[in-house]
Amino acid sequence: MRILFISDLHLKESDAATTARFRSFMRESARGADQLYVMGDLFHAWLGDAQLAYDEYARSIVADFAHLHQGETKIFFIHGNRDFMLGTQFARSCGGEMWPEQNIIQLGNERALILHGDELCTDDVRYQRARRILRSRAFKAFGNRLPQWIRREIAARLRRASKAHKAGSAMMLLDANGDAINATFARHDVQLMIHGHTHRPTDETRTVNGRSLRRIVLSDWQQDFGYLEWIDGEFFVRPWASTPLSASA
Ligand SMILES: [Mn+2]
Repeated sequence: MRILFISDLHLKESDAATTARFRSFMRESARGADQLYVMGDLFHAWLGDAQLAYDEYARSIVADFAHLHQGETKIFFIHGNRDFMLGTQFARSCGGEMWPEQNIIQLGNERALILHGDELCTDDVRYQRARRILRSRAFKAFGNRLPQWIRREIAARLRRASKAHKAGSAMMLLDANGDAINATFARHDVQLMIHGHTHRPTDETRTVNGRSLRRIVLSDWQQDFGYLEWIDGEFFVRPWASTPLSASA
């Protein structure tokens, strides 16, 4: 059994290097995998599945997923904070499924919690407040009915605000909070957690009340790190097959 975990690709048409890295991952590395978990921020921005009608770039990404799915790989999507408007139409076009924010999966004889992970960054109070509004059902229903140009404008504003916010806040604020991590382990009663979002690839073990808890954090695709692969009980970080981004930039 071979299972792949990716997140934080932040795909956008203007980033040709990451797009090339994605295509070679899908066509080479991922071929023949049993399962692929796409754990948020696949796209740098997503304005709702209506985008599929006019965005040729988005459709080309969908085609890569659909091709992988035809090779019998099961594909599962979790929202990130940047593409929380991804919907079931997108997932279905890819031959995959849209999953909730936090999910328990079975890896061999171990239960693992998988999530994008932005909800763990509780020190970022401003972000958590915005998150509650943006990811509410009400906002999604409302957002999907707005004309395209307004949605585009909102997305651009959110990106500018997020950039300004990140530049202005201590990096510490943007990492996962230890108490939130421990509480999330406890709530799901698991000893293994995999998430992305922070762009700080990690494989750490913490001991809480005598239990050892393993947390694996996925890398974003703008670093030369790699993706996570699970084969029959063991994890591996695999380098991306394509030329390092620094070399192809
Ligand atoms: Mn994120």
